[in-house]
Amino acid sequence: MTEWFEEQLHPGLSQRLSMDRVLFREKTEHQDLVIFENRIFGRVLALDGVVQTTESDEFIYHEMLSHVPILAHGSVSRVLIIGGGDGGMAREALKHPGISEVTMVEIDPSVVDLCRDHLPSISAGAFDNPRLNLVIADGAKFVEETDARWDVIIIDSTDPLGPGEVLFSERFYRGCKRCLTPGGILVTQNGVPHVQGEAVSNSHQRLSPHFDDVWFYVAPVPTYQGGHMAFGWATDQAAHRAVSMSTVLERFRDAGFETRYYTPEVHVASFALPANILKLLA
Ligand code: AG3
Repeated sequence: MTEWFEEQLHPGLSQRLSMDRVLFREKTEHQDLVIFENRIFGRVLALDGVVQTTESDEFIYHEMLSHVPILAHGSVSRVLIIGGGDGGMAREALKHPGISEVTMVEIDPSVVDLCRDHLPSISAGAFDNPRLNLVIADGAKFVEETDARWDVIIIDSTDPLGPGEVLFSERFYRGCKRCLTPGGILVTQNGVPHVQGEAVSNSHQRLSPHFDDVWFYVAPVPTYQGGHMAFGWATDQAAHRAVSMSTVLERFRDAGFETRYYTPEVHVASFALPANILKLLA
């Protein structure tokens, strides 16, 4: 009999994926982790009952949270990732030849180890890249204590419940601001607005005291059920969001790699918010 993984992230709504093969299941020190294979999405990582990444659609999320801020900024040499234990975000950031160092701060070492073993296609060698600096630590504490600074900070977190909640707090955003170089950009995983609108409203409210330009951009990620996913955008340099298509195109060509979802056109278009999401920013 088929065993089903059932996600109940949103009250009144569930999503089921068949576990065609379970590769690993464990309660780590921090969370409940399962890696299984599904015939549509390939290998799937779920934490505390919520799908985090799948082999078939991870590229949309990872490309949009990395290449949009990096190419909008235009001269990024250092990137900080908070979370991201599966290694997909580091993999994408490391594709930029101009980036000299990617620091990734993950709280749960088991996620890194297990994804390396059972989901190697996601990190695709990122953990062996000499430009990756992997730190096992609490990201919220890290941003308050480090003396280092980064041009782009990417929050690749779980949802705002349980261990991930602090990564949506005003205090955390203040910490991130402190770690950015002037004109640096902070981007965040900000949930699926149609079913978690409060994540967008809250982040907008909590980011605004600390940054001159706070906005969101969107992309649909099939296993993040409910429509567009929102990504938070915060910087003091408003021009980054208004960067022209031709500039993005030139920077993307210079970077010299291929993508599966990201294009300069999608980059520019992703900042156009539909009215129902705009309303959440009020
Ligand atoms: N972290 C984001 C998971 C969000 C899922 N939430 C949801 N469906 N609202 C992904 C980690 C991948 N590196």
